[in-house]
Amino acid sequence: MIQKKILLLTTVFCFLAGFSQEKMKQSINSNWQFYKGKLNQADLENTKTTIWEDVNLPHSWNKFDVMDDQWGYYRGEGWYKKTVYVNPQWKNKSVYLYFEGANQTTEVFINGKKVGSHIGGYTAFSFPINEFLQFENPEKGNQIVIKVDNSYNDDIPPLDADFTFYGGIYRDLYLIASNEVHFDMTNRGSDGVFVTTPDVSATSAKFQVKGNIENNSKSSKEVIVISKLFDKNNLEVATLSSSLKLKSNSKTEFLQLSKAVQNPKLWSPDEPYLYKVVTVVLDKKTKEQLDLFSAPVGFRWFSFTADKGFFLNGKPAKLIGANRHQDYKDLANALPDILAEKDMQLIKEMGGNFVRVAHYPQDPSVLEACDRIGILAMVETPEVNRITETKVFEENSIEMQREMIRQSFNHPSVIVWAYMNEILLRPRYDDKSVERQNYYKNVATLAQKLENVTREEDPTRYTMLPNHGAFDLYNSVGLTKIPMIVGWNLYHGWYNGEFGGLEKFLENHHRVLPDKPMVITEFGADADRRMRSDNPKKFDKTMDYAMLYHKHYLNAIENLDYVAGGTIWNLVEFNSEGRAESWPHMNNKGIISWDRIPKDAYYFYQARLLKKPVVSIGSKSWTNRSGVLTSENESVFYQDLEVFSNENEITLKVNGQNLGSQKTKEGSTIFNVPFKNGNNIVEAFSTSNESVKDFASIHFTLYAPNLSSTKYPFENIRISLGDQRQFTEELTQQNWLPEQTYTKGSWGYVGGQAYKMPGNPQIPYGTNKLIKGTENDPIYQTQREGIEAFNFDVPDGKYELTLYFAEFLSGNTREALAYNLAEKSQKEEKAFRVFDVLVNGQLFLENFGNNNYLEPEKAVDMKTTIYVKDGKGIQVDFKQKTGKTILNGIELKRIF
Ligand code: GCB
Ligand code: CA
Repeated sequence: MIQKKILLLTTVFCFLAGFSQEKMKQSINSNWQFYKGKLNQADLENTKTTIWEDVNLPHSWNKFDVMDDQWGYYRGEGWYKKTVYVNPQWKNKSVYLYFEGANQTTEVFINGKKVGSHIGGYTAFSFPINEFLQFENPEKGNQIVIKVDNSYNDDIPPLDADFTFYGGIYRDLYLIASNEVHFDMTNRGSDGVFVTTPDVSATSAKFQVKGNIENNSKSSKEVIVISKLFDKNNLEVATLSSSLKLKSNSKTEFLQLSKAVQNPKLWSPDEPYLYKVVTVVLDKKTKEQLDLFSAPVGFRWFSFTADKGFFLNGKPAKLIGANRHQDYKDLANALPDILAEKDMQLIKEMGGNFVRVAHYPQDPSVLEACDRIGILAMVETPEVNRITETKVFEENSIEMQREMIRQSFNHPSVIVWAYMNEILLRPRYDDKSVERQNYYKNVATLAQKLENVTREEDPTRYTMLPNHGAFDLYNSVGLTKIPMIVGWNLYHGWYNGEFGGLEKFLENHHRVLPDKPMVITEFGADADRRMRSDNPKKFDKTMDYAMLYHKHYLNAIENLDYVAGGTIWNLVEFNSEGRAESWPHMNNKGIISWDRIPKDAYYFYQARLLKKPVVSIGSKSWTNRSGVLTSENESVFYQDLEVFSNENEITLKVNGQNLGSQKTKEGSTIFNVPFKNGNNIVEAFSTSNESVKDFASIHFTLYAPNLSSTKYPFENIRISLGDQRQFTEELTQQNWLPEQTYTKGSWGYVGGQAYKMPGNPQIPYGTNKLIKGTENDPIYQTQREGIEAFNFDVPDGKYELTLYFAEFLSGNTREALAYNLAEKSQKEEKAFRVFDVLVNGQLFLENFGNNNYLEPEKAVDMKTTIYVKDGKGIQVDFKQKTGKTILNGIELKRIF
């Protein structure tokens, strides 16, 4: 036995040792020169007038303009240039320029000549470049100029979507030099070789290798193609060999099917066992190795059923995971590979087994990670919200579909190919018009074509079309019939209705389409990590409401057998430049922040999905809090604290004191915790296993209701008017308290009402408008209209008082936004208001209003100091002259 092993090892070694002549791949990411804007030939050559910036790839020119106070981001041309130096021996090779991705159209020039172009921002592509290179003068090099353009283009999906179409060469760029005989390098950016695993069972499995070999030489060639399968320990499991005759300047297909491999180790998320296939092309005469291809092989089989959900390797498996967008704070979409891999690791560590790579194919490192760590994947092309009814749009969509499938084909983690997303969300033409009806037909026709192409390209996987929650519409247009699986993006209890609408929707699908498997491809709620509420409300964007949402959805997905699975929208927060939000430009539905810090919901999923024991204190990243006592005689403030765990019982200690134990239910238990003024140490652990624990350090500022309290001497306070949520500033970590009415001895407003945004009743507090000049939008987005006074009954001393204002009414037309299903575009009134503000009877702001400092949608802060004497406290009076008085926030600080 031992001898046999050694023998096998030597074979492996010899086989690998021969690999010296395979293709050479060389990244050319460093030291490009970049110009943002339009250029012509003359500008390109004139180094004086064109100012080039030094950049490295991956690169995007939209790193920062997507977050500034202006709507819109640069969508246009960007130019890259660089001299590349090629080995003179490459003259006899086939040289390619290989892009992993550039958004969204790319044109390449070498030494002044046009090489080619590519359409679409999310797939790889390559160009043969031999004829453009010069090899005679190696030191001179070759100048590559690349024009990338991310302008709106009616012919290219996506036309419209809730994410940012960042421009640039945002993935790796390579030169590849191969022998003249090589695996097909011009097959839509793919490996040119495709591995499948037909007839897999627990006892046997086959593998098949199929592809084209290209002979770029002037003579015909005879070659041997050898494919070997190795197990995880690099022991050879099977060998296939075939001879081929290659004509000159042609491509020749080969196909190798193995005999049954006995007792294969199966691939699954729990045990992602990977074999590898290595295929070489040898010159028949010289035995010289001409090219090498390798790919991971996972033996697994799977099925989606309409009544019992998903099965992997014969066993039922609920698919739970998340969608992933590819951008990152301050990096746009230009991430180092390791950050993409880390996102997959985050899904794994959450206990997830599933990812929807949405809404477009992503960096190859994503699926590589899925294969390795065990995450099942669905991948899709970006036809989002609407189509263009033209031949070019159709061709581009089909081309992208083929590129996606071929490029990601050799990933055992992939089980579903999808296309389109919520394609009936923003249809063209008027409702009920003839054109609209035709448009629907055209969408269905395109869907059918994409479906056919997908099945033709890859009959081994499922197809899916994800829709928004308009069941009858999609069903009547035919989009639920075409794909093998229907995906539903469901937001009951968020954009529409209440939580319970979810189950009703799912039951309806099951009844009306009893044969159609389904996945909940999206579910999520905005969670602005700066906002909290004791009384969470739908659409308030607090962390607390999002928690309720996720709890409801996870239960439904787990409990309903016919739901194959669900993917959270979204693993990560992402930029959607046009979004008006509490955090403008951001979609905050991620359960991990844009800079990859987990939110409470992430810990909840861990507690529900992980098998290993976990305990996590929810809200532990909310480290600075405040509380208002009901009496100054109290020494602690009670606040609920949720602990997430899959352990049976949790014990909690606060500041060394044992608060007792509580049983968990559905992954959590809520303790009512007494917090003292200052720092609090919270420890939570599994009662039966104290080593499974978490701790948090939470600082509290307690306010006595009476500001003259000597036990809790007043230092400073911030109140957001028109708001019942708590807000913590990111930069300063200061808390803003909800508003309250004034009572004697305390603080609060007199008169007026909390602003409600007209036309969008589902926003519970204020407006969602972007307020310029601040990072703390929620303070300015909420307001008390018609306020008469604001009082603080503080003791005598010197104080600094700041009033915060923002005018909402601009007189502009507010457009209905892509993502906001409820909103219609509407013209709003233009404000005209003038009022005086007096502080303790003295005129502070005279005729304050829209004709001076109060400009629409801009933050205005007005600060003053005041000496309080004779126990009079502070009274801020608002005297209306024209229109209503307003106040958005107020802050008071004691100087001495
Ligand atoms: C959806 C879309 C997705 C959006 C999401 C949202 O249904 O498919 O692209 O980002 O809703 O958050 O509104
Ligand atoms: Ca406010």
